[in-house]
Amino acid sequence: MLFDGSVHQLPDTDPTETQEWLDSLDAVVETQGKTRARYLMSRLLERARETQVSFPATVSTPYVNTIPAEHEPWFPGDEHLERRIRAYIRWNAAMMVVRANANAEGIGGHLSTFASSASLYEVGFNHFFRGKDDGQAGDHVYFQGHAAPGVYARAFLERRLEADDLDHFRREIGRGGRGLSSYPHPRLMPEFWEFPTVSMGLGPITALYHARFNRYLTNRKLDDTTDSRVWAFLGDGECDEPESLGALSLAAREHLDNLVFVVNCNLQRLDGPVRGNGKIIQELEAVFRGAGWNVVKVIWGSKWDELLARDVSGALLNKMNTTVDGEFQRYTVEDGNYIRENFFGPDPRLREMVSHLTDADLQALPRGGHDYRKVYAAFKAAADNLGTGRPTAILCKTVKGWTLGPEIEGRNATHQIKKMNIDQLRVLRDRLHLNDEISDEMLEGDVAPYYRPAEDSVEYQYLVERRRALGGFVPRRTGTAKRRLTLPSDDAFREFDGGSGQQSVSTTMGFTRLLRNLARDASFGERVVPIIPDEARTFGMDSLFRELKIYASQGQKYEPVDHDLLLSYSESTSGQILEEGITEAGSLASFIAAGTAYATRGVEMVPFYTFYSMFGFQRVGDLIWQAADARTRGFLLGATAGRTTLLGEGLQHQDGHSLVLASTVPPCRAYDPAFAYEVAAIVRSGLHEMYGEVPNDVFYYVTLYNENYPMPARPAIADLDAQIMRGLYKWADAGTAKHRASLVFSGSAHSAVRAAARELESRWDVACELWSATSYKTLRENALDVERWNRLHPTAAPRQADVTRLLDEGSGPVVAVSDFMRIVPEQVARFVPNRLFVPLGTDGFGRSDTRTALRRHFEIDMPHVVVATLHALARTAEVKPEVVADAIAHYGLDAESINPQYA
Ligand SMILES: Cc1ncc(C[n+]2csc(CCOP(=O)(O)OP(=O)(O)O)c2C)c(N)n1
Ligand SMILES: [Mg+2]
Repeated sequence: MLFDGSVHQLPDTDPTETQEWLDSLDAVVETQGKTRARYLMSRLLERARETQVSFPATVSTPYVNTIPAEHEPWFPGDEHLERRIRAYIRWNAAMMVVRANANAEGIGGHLSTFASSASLYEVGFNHFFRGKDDGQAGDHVYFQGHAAPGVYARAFLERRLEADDLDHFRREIGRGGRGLSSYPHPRLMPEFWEFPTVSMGLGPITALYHARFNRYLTNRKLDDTTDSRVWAFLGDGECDEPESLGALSLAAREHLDNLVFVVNCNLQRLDGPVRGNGKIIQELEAVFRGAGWNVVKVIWGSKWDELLARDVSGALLNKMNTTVDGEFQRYTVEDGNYIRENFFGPDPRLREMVSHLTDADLQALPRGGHDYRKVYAAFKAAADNLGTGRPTAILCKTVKGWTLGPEIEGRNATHQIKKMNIDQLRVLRDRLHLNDEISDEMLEGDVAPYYRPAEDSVEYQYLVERRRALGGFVPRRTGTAKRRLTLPSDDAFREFDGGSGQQSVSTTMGFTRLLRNLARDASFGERVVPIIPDEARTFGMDSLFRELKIYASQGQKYEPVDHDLLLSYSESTSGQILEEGITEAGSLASFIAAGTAYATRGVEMVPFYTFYSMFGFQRVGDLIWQAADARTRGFLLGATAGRTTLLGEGLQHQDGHSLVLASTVPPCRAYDPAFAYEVAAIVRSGLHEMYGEVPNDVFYYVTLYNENYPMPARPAIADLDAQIMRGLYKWADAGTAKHRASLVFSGSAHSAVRAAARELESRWDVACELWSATSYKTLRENALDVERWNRLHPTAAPRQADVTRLLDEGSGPVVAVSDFMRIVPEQVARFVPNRLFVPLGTDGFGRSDTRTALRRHFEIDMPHVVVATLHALARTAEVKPEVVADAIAHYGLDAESINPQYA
């Protein structure tokens, strides 16, 4: 850094000259003050940059617009017409919220977010956002979630929506589910919204990785994205989320000049000021610049230019620099006289500077984010930035609730105001100069009116012409890919059919082989996107580095230390693997970018994101929810799964609940396979479901274990793949012993269960069927669906759930064991009403120890499965309780040990 004293360690080749420069600076400070000194320093820095004197970037600049008035470009639009259009959109956006809340108290919606950002969006819509008509590349626009009413209001003017649609804002259930969703939700409006953004912070990080993935597609020659930009609109309050700013350095490192963040700095969040005692724009500027971004500040509207030009003393600049946001917010709600007295007044030079302006003039001095030309200049700078290698952040100062009138604008409660009374409507109408369009009588009716110019009006013509010139309407989502993939040949899966013989391998190893097979597939291979967060070696995936190569936009500029090894660390511009480093959030964002490329780019890609299962749903659950909303397709592989299978890592790493969390995500298909052939069947079927003839917008979560054991051969069961996919199949028949039980295993629990079956048969006279439960989530969903159908069709012949049909007919108890919490198998227990259903699992914090010790601790090892089965038989009076006691004694189990769920 510049000011940490390191300069004193550099050689001073001419101390006398150095002293002269320092003396001059001291003299300026003394005679003309610090402002002047700062000015001279800035000019020197500017000159240094011009003359290629490399110099560490300073991260903050004065509180003025980055683009001076004299550098503003010519504005190519018809400003008057655009202002009219904007007024209509502002009006309708407000009306749809007001009407929604008049019709249904408490239905919500937001007036003030869009009111503050209308100019930002309209400049984008009229001049920058490119659509995707006629196969054009188009831009990707991430709208701020709470600004949704403005986007609907524009679509209404464009005649993509009708008044009845606007009246169904937030009424998503009626009309066959064709309401307007509360926020941008592709899951609910798959032909309209592309990107879910309303969970704060997730829009920015996914936009960033989307820009990066576009580059990946180009570098891998899968799609030409060179002309596409990603525009992400976010709130200043939203920037407090770690996800919003946490990945900024990646954008600079990857030279993502195709990325623009537009931060709507209305200085307010939900409760009040974002930085009442500070300056959010200055703070954000420093963060973005420090991360290597280009920053364009749009703080002051044009009317300030004249004042700034007369600010020879620097007094105005000083006032701007030293006024905190809380005061600026106050000025928006006070009258002109207050501004005169408190902002300008205390300094006679400033008071004099505005003496020619009336109080009304002072009140009307606008913020930059409401000044159309200033915003245009900033957007143009960002757009022209393509090719320079730097992402751009545009920081626009606005007023929250702008134009909504004194009772709403800039008020701390503004975010939560959803209603307007007739006087407030009149103020808004007047403020927007809509007196000709909306009469007093119209306002007096029961419902506040919408207004839409006719199709032959110049406004409408202008509006659609602009969109036509820019490639069509935005947002618009197309869910059908133009460039479909060819599914892999079955050869890729076949090698798992024979099992591993005597060789012990893990399902993780099996999956890695499968992934390699898929990537090698002649036609399908290029669509595979392996994603890993700095954990490849943990999963044995470093074996893929050399063959598939790690994606590195700059290539590999060094010879790696392991260059002479077969599995060296190989980076390449055309690399296939996204090795994301230690960021599960970033990796998930990449997963979303790849898994939605079928819609955003029309190119089907298949992400396989493999991670430490504990750091999946638990760490980035909200991003997984977002993936579901965005209709992401692909595979999430929860490796090192199981509370007792991953040993030696302990409480923070051992995952016994990701399957519980997975069950909360509707389109997530969650599987817990025990054997490599099951993994292969799930991946194969998943590919067919997501990328087959009629693609389904779901994604898969598959657990992978790191325990090595001989993989059995695929049993010769007819229709086995379908049985694996429905979640349960009989793996082995029972023997001929006296008593009977069904033992159900998932994942790594198979070894204890199989050993228990042998033991029960030989020592305790119990014949056990063995079942593999690959997906309790699927079984439960099927059972719930059947239950519902039966309820709603009471006189029809009742249907039977899969799990009921498969298990309820058998005899003896059902003991279901997994390396996850007991709630996982238990979720189907009530659908097996005729049998005693006993779940065993790993409730409680994980521990570091051997697998043997852990499985004893969690009571899922062979002896505990035997005891649980015998006890279930005792409860149904098949065996005497003493037999259970004998077993407990025989295996040396400690009946008084601490219950692991509390330990
Ligand atoms: C993760 C998350 N936390 C909280 C919220 C609730 N919330 C919605 S809007 C909002 C304030 C937004 O302020 P800002 O980002 O400044 O946007 P503005 O409306 O001011 O443009 C909050 C807290 C949310 N949507 N997502
Ligand atoms: Mg805000």
